[in-house]
Amino acid sequence: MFEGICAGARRSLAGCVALAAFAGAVAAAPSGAAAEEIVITITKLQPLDKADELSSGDFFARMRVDGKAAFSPVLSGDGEMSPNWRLTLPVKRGVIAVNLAVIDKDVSVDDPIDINRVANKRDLDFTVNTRTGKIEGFSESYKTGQTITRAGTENKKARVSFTVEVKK
Ligand SMILES: [Ca+2]
Ligand SMILES: [Ca+2]
Repeated sequence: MFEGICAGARRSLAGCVALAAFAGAVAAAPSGAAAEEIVITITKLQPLDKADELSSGDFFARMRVDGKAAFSPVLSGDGEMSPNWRLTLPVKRGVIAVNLAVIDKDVSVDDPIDINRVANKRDLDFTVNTRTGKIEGFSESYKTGQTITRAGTENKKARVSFTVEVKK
C-alpha cells in the first residue's frame, strides 16, 4: 500500500512517510472515520527580492496538517515560475487547520520566504471545511478550487498563487 500510493503520485519521500504513518492510524481506527485528502496546487511563484545573496533562490513548498507534512521538490529561479507543485495530505472530514510555507533551501539553515503580508509572520495559516469547501483565515473567504494569491512584504519575499481542493 505504501509503495502503491507513493509511486502513483508526485510526492516527496517525506510526504510518503507522513502518508504511511497516517495509513497506519486509519487501519487502527474504528470504521466510519472517513478519510479525505487536501490537495494544494502551487500554480505561480514570483520572488519579489533576492532570496540568496549570490545565486537564484531555490524554493520549495511545505504543507502541514495535524503534525504531518508534505514537501514539494526544489525549484531554482528568480523570475515568475509556474511550478504546479501538488501537495497532498490525508485529513479527517471537518474543519481542518492548514499551514503553507515557501522555503528557500540553503546549505546551512533553510530560510522561510515571506508570503504573508502580516508583519513578523512569513507562512500562511487557514482552515478548510471539507464538507462545504469554505476556506477561511484570510481577509476574504474563498472556496475550494479558487485561486488564492498572497504576497509578503518583508525581506526575502514572494508572491504565491495556489488552489486548495478536497479529494473524497
Ligand atoms: Ca538558497
Ligand atoms: Ca510577513
